[in-house]
Amino acid sequence: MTKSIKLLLVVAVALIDADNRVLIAQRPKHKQLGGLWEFPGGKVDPGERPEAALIRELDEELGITVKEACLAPLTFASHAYEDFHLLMPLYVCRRWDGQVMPREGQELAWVRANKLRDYPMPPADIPLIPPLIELLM
Ligand code: 9L3
Ligand code: MG
Repeated sequence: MTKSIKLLLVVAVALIDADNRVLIAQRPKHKQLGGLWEFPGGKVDPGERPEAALIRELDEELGITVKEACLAPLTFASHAYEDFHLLMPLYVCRRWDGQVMPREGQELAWVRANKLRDYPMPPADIPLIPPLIELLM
């Protein structure tokens, strides 16, 4: 018998600036995985399309407006947590409207792909780094 698991769908993005740096955000200290750096994003709500969820999260967390056509799929993470399994598509985005602001008080950093490993990340995010390095080198 296969053990039944809870599948959690979370969408994330690598925002890339004109200088080819990638945005990462530090999770608030009080949250699960607090203090770790992650690619911005969040949970897909029931009945919500993944791209719509990401556009919503980018507005809520960073105050930017992103068009769906500016989201390109790059890779995905599949990671077993203790109590759920995380499936997390990573999109790449180079165009948005507005200025990136930490709307939830989070620290933000623009980082070269080959320096991402200097920032402690949740285990699910780490395998997303090599495809980004590949894309941006
Ligand atoms: N998560 C991991 N890496 C990411 C994101 C955006 C989210 N880049 C994980 C952390 C939580 C879960 O997904 O276990 C849901 O995220 P949140 O709603 O707590 O931000
Ligand atoms: Mg989030």
